[in-house]
Amino acid sequence: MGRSIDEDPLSLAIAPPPNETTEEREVRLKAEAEARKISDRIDEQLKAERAALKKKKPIKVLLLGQSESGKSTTLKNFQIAYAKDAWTAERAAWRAVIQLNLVRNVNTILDMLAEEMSGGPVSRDEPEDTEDDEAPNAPTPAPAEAKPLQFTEKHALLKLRLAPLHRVQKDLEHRIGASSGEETFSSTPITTAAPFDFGSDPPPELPKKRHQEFFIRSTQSWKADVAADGLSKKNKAAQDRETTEIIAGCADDMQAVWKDPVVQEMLHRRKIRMELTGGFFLNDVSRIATRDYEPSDDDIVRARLRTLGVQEYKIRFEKQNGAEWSFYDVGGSRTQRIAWYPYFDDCDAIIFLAPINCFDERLVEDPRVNRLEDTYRLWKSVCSSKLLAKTQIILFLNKCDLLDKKLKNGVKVKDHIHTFGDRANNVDTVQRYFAQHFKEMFRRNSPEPRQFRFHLTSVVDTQATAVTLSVVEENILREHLRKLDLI
Ligand SMILES: Nc1nc2c(ncn2[C@@H]2O[C@H](COP(=O)(O)OP(=O)(O)OP(=O)(O)O)[C@@H](O)[C@H]2O)c(=O)[nH]1
Ligand SMILES: [Mg+2]
Repeated sequence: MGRSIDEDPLSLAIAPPPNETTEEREVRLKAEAEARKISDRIDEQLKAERAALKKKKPIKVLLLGQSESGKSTTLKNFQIAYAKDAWTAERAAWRAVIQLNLVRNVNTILDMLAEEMSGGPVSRDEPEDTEDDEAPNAPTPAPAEAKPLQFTEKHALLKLRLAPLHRVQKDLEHRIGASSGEETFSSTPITTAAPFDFGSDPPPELPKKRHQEFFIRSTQSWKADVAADGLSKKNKAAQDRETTEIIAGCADDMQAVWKDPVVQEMLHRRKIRMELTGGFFLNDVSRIATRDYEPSDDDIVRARLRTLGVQEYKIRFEKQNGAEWSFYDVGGSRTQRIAWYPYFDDCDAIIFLAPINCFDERLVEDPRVNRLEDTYRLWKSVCSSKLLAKTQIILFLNKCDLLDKKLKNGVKVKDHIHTFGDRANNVDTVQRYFAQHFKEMFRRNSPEPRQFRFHLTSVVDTQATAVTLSVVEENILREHLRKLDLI
């Protein structure tokens, strides 16, 4: 049975005295009003502190996509646009990477020259089912009926004079570390190299984040290694001078070998378009192969350095009162994808990079697989992941500049994608076709409805990308705050 209000001890305790005078009543009411004001102020303060605390929770953005899709390059664009000071400080460290890219371009040509001059391409460890739509970057033997290439003394001399670049490549690779090497096809099956399906949450063997971090190489570490300090700084500086000296000494011969008509014919017969690949610097020899070369932003976004593991970057956004965002840049090749999963948890947004120029190319790590097919599979698996069901996904249909070049060079989309049919083979139509296809997959596979956001990008164009990133930043922030209010 309930008690009457008159008997409630709390009501009795705070009730006004029965013989209260008019003056006493006025004083009491004033005191009570004052106490209420103070209490309201405290409540408001607490509310504001809670909101501020929520807003301080750093925004987490994950960059996903297959290898060479442009994830690290997108991150460089974020740094250029939002963390200019830190970016400027690390610019010098990229010099070694760009030198390595250039030297590797030359050594690739020298290796092919050696093969051809010693009587044709040596047999390679290639998979058997390479149909005739080969990857543009995969070396192809010259057709047997073609007239032999006319090599002369000049080519033998160039080969000899550029020979020191093989050692320079090794030194630079050693200095920069493991990620400077490209993954190549292995004929022995690797279990984790199989397509990884994020749609089936959780994966068969959920890797522990703790263990993943054990082998993650922080990007800062190679930058620090390249910059080094103390005693080793002197050694590194001497090494750096020597490397730069050799490269500068080879500048004229590098230009000569690249511009040589027989070499160009050799590349043409092998269907190799080096100028369309990442980290191509042979058109910039006169600027880069010098003793005082300093990389520009444009050089750095074009440089190629493979990502290993998962690397975290923090960027402070001045416009947002110094709020810090964490970006996770992952290695995109098949063997690296198992490491992505632990980072799905608690992530605000995913920027998914889909290179749409690669419909006729194959994966470097497994040339049996078409690169577009691989991207489709990854996209479907990310869209259908239940862990990511409430995560904002932003799609970058990237490498539009290379798509345009490829189409202008006469490559027909319908020869590689039958459903493309008789649509016009121009960049606008092809971009629209891909956007529609990715959108349909997104709608069909998302566990719950969410907004489809995409951008057509060429992330080596830093100015255009800055405009895209400001839209992306706004959307991520808005979504983040909306979610906080719901919590
Ligand atoms: N022309 C052109 N090149 C691009 C574009 N996006 C990236 N690249 C180049 O492609 C190469 C690979 O880009 P990355 O950003 O390193 O690729 P990634 O996705 O980080 O690759 P992994 O680290 O192996 O997973 C780099 O040399 C870039 O400069 C683009 O839109 N256009
Ligand atoms: Mg990368």
